[in-house]
Amino acid sequence: MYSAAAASPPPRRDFISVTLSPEEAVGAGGYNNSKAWRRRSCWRKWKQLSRLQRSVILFLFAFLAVCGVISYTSMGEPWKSLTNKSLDDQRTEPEIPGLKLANPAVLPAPQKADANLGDYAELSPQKPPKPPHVWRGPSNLQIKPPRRDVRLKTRHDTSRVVEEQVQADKEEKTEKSIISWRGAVIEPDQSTEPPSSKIKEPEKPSSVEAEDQKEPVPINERQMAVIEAFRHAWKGYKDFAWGHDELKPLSKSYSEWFGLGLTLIDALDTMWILGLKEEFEEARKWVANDLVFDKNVDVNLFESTIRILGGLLSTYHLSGDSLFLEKAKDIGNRLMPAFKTPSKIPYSDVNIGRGTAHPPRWTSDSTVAEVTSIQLEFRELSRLTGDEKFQKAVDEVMKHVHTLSGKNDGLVPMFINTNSGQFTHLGVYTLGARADSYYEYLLKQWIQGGKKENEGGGEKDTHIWTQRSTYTNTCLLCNFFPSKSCLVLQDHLVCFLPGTLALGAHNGLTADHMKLAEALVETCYQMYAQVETGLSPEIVHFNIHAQKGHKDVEIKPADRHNLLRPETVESLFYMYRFTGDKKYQDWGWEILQNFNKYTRVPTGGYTSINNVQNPSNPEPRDKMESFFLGETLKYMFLLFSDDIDLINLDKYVFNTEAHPLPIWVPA
Ligand code: DMJ
Repeated sequence: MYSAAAASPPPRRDFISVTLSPEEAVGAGGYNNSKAWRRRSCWRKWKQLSRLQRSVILFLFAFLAVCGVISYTSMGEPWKSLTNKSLDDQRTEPEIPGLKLANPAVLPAPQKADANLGDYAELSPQKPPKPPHVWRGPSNLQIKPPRRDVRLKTRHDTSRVVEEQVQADKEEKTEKSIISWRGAVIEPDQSTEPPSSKIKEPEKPSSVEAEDQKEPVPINERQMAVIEAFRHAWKGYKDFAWGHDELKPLSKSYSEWFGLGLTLIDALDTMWILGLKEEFEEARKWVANDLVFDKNVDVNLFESTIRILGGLLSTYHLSGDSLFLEKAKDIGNRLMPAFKTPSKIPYSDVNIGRGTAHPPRWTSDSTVAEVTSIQLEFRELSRLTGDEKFQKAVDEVMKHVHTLSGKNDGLVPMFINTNSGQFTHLGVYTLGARADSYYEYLLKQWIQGGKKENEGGGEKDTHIWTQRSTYTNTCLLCNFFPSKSCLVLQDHLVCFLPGTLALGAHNGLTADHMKLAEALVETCYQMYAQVETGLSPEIVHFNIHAQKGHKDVEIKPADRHNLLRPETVESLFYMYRFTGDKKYQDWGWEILQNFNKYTRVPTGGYTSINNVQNPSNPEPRDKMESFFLGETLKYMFLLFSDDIDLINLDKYVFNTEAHPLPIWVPA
């Protein structure tokens, strides 16, 4: 046997191995590749074929030739227009990287079949151009976003203003500006109009509004402690994981999930809210110069929407800096292939470089919470860009889910099939992982749209949900398994619910929602208070039949880890905002101190731990999740604040990753 591939080292990785018979390869005393030899050899082979075989081959050739002619005539025009533009031209042409993908057809050419994730660093030639404006830090700064482009200048350092900005400011000096919370100056006519059925004009950042003309409330001691904690976490990230997804604070390294600087993006608006000007500015530079989405990498649609798209959109709103909107458009466009499924229920994963999407390897199901918790972000992207395709795609998912059977009194199963569009694994219901934020976004979409929308039964489902939540109370807020019987356990993830119930009550739902929220948030607090480290495990089991010597809360060995999750402090924040009861602040303060005691790594960063029941060795896991900076510390800071205009809940709605997006108001 002779293998041509083995004769010499393959010049390329995608070689083809050709195996010849020994007689033909070496029989003539070596390798003979002359044209005459090859012609003779082919003719001999042809003669050896039967008449039938020859007819079949000739027929195939004829058929292929006819196909070739037909496809040439139909593809000729688009092909010509494509080839008129070289690939290189396409790569360098757009001034703004985000605009490059307005039409998915111009996605970068697919990579070779053997390209792997490790290659992606080399596959990203795109460098976004530097934005023409200068950014100013968060508090005590002036923001004057003209129309869609921002021009920013510091209140105390006008020398930093670029010439073109000064010129633009002069042109617009007749326009009134308004001092808003944290000292920002904004246009008075910023609007948060809901999109009309046909969206035409792009919108402007709308975060800070005319009536926010109050002096900033001074930061108190507990908030200072949050700032200190953030800085400590940021130091670790900066020193050992800069530009990577997650910090591994013990090994002083990092882990990669999507390879998109997840922690940095998740933390942007937290830095803005905490007033961390220097840190924000540094991170902004990274976004401007190094954040590139043109990568051959699979990302999870839900996670990248809530963390990256949500983070960029909220930072755009808070800062008024158009860089973040351009980046949001870029990632938004790249996520759109996920919706190309037979049912329009999106796939879980998208390759943002190739423009392809797929379900997980083992199933064609998507998770219900994932496909129904991307709506706030895509709807806002449509409103800001004037491009309705984002909103259309996610609205369609909601409309479809509202029509489905298989719900139990408003509770939804955990999985939905991307081919059939039907729920699967019927009869299992939970308010925790895989369903949680479905309930959260039912309410929040309604709030985002100014409490007016009733399309596709959304409002009806919201009401069913709120009625049903009364029933959950009788089960101590538990997972239902199966339908009417009740498992008395609760994941920490479920602790978003008291906050969401309170938000519902604040927006006009009946008072018993607030009562339920009060009871549930106390349960969530007890998940911390009754544990040796004062930190909650991932899951607790409740002892509903009180027995002497038994605690109310029991923890199984597999569940005793803590990932620095935010849900309880999130709910404490809502409860304090709506009740003013200081006990919620005190509970949050205890939790922050315990994070400092058991999860803080001296060289920088905080770590998840494996054992909340062992104060002498909580077994650090060596990972700081991005949501610790994106959510946990942000909600802590807001919880300790007495300034209701610091992200006013009548003007903003938080996405499920704690990124505030504006509530739309009619023009
Ligand atoms: C976050 O990514 C989001 O809050 C999500 O909704 C649930 N999981 C984590 C935090 O626990």
